[in-house]
Amino acid sequence: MAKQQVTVPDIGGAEGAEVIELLVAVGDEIALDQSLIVLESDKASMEIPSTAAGTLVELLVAEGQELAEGSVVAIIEAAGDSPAQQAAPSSVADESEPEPEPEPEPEQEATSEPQAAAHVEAAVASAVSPAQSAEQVVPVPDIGTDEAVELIEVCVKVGDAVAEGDSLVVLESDKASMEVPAPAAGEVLEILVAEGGSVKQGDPLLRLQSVAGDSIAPAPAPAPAAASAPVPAGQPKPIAKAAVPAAAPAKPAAAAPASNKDIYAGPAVRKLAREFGVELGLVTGTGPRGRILKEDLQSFVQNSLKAGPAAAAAAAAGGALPTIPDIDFSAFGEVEITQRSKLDKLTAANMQRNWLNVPHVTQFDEADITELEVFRASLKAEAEQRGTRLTPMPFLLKACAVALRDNPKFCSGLAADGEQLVYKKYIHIGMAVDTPAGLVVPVIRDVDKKTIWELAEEVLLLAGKARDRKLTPAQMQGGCFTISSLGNIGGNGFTPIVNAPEVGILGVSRAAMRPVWDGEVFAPRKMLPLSLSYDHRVINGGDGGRFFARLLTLLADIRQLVM
Ligand code: CAO
Repeated sequence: MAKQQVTVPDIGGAEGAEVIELLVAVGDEIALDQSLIVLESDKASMEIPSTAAGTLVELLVAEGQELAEGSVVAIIEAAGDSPAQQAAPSSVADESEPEPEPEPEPEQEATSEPQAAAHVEAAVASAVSPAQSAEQVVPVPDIGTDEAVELIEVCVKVGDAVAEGDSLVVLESDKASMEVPAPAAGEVLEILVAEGGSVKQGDPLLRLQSVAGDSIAPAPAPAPAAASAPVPAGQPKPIAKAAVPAAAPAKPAAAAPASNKDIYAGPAVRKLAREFGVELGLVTGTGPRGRILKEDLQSFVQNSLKAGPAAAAAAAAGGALPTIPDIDFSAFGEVEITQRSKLDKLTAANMQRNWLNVPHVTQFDEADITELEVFRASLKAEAEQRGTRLTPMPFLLKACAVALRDNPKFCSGLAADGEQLVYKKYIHIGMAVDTPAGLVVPVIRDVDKKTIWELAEEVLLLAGKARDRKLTPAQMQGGCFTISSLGNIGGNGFTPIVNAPEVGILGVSRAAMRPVWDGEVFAPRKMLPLSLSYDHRVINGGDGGRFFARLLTLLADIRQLVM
């Protein structure tokens, strides 16, 4: 039976989307289109469907690993003919053979020098019968590549007592770094490598005398290893990206400054931080479980430099912003600590960035949507016939599109140097969607050119995709303006935060019947509370007032939408 690769499809150009969940396991029967893994990029979580039906024979990715379009996810032994792409000859040619030979053990295969072979043999022997010999040679485990990688740090010295899982050495390629953990508790007898040298999988690292009774595993693997994932020709093979075990934050590298000891970061990041003189405690980690990535450090340094020497000095001194004290809440009662999703943390970082950078003004008003609601109610049956739902959202989108067309400054963006305004000649509007994974903002394109029915369908489709984590990054890019509707939840008003580099956002609260003075009597009218926040560097009060007034007119008399 043919084996077929499942690769990461077009994910809208997202680089380095991280595997946050494995939904299947080796041996599972997989249906066509069944979701295999969940990827999370800066913009979205998305499930990667299988392009073949059959038995999952290899799962080539691990949680925490970063993938790009084309990365191989799994090998499926197809049950029959399927539209899946055939395995690429360069990487899994052997897999397609009718009767593949079993592959040799990677440790043994990778050991080329006689001395190394002897050491590994000793290690394997120890593993087989720990009672006979408690001494072993610890080899470089499966690091997901046959290439040599640099050994950047030896974390122990001869005579050191190590606990199982303690970091022995740190390996680093141009893609990632990883710590090799001790397979057992014991004493370091001899170190067989030197810092700065190159090593390959299977090479001996050191001799370890394990403590009595402690069992020895033959080849400790770095925790979330990418293992031996085949990679499409021309792409570098990833090695384990995470430098720490998945279950628990790793010990800091031996040379980490004491003040950084509780920070969750890998050794390469710590080394870089030491080189830059950055206090890691000031850097927000966006990796799994809040781990600080190299990219986090780079953006921290970039932002500090952009903010100028005074701010950089203040940041270095921990004084860029007054910090909120870290309180031990358990001192006051029972607590439960949960880990925030990457999406939640990115949203938090974006909110803070936008709140701090954009001088916000928020205006409040109410739209009289009495007639709109009568019209909407009259279309309920037709909506059902069409298999859709007609909420106020499509009307809001359409009204905003017309107001944006008539007030083009709201459809502009401020150049980073503040010198120019970029007027967008298209009207794409983002719609904030509340999902269990966090807040996402899919963008509806060319709202001005679509009918209310088309918009209704697109709202349903994108909100559904958002909640099912099926949005692609491309579906969340290119917005000119955003609508955030809490209408189905409640509230009289709120102050939405501008989704920079956009310059305006409309907050929608819950519509309600209210007595409105019509000049003679109080009349019952359905009023929709709206709040308009804008970037006061671009939009002044007059611009804001005109946009808002136009919007209210359009919503009060939707015939104007077609004018
Ligand atoms: N006032 C009163 N009722 C409203 C309303 C409003 N402003 N807006 C919607 N409703 C009603 C709808 O009409 C619908 O009822 P009917 O089926 O009887 O017509 C019901 O509430 C549910 O609507 P909905 O929420 O499913 O659909 P929607 O098109 O109004 O909104 C979406 C879609 C995706 C915007 C919304 O579901 C959502 O996720 N909102 C949250 C956005 C958010 O979190 N913003 C905050 C961002 S900052 O933290």
